[in-house]
Amino acid sequence: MTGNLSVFAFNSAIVRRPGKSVVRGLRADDRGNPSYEGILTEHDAYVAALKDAGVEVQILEPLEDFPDSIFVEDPALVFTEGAILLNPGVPSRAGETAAIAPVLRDRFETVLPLTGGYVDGGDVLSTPDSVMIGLSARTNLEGANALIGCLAELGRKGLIVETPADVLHFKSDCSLLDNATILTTKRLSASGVFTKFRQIIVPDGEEAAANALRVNDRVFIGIDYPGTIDLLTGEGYRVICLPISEIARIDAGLSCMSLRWHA
Ligand code: CIR
Repeated sequence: MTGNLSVFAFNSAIVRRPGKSVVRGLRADDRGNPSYEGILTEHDAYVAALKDAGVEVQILEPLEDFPDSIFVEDPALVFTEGAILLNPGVPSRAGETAAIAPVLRDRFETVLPLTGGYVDGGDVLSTPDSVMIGLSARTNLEGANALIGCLAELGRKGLIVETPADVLHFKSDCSLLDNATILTTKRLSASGVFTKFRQIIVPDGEEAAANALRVNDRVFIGIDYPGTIDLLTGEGYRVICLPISEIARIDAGLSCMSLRWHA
């Protein structure tokens, strides 16, 4: 039963230091390359925030051949019970799974491979009752069904949902704030996937703020989203503001730069 397992109490994380190639990371709309120094600064702040929250962080070496490989959330899923190796849904990222596999075999007794289809970890949201899998341009039905099989082996229930059109990942538009509350966008909320939760909707124009990250007693939010910061502070959350303007140029937010679990 997933219900008894915490989905935001973390004491362990894996991140990967950005390589210089990160400036060529994938993006849907080109607003100019991010700066390498800027991404390093944002990554350093993110790692410091994880450590400050009580998380032990393993930092992997850069992978220059894979510009998007700092987004370690996409090629794998991790839980207390074990890890799952995914198949990223875009060819330029396919090799990231093989690169992270030995690290996960070293850290987890159970490491399951996805046996078919495509899934990006950015499409997977762990909630207390189920692991939600958003179909998207990066996650197909075959992959989602294969993932449900892997999750079952780990004692978790998978639930297939839809990601709104033109949204990169399911979690681009949502994050878990606590066991009963989701931060999300108007467009994802309108699809009805979160009716069982209390929902907090990010203000118009701050859609990217929905990719926040709950870690232990705090919530990481991009510093560029003052409306969301005010909203969550007003709701009593302990908000940690982090710089994200450079990673945002390559369509990333705060969940994607780590794999997190309770060991
Ligand atoms: C990509 O398009 O794959 C990267 N530029 C961004 C990945 C962000 N990952 C995530 O939100 N889980």
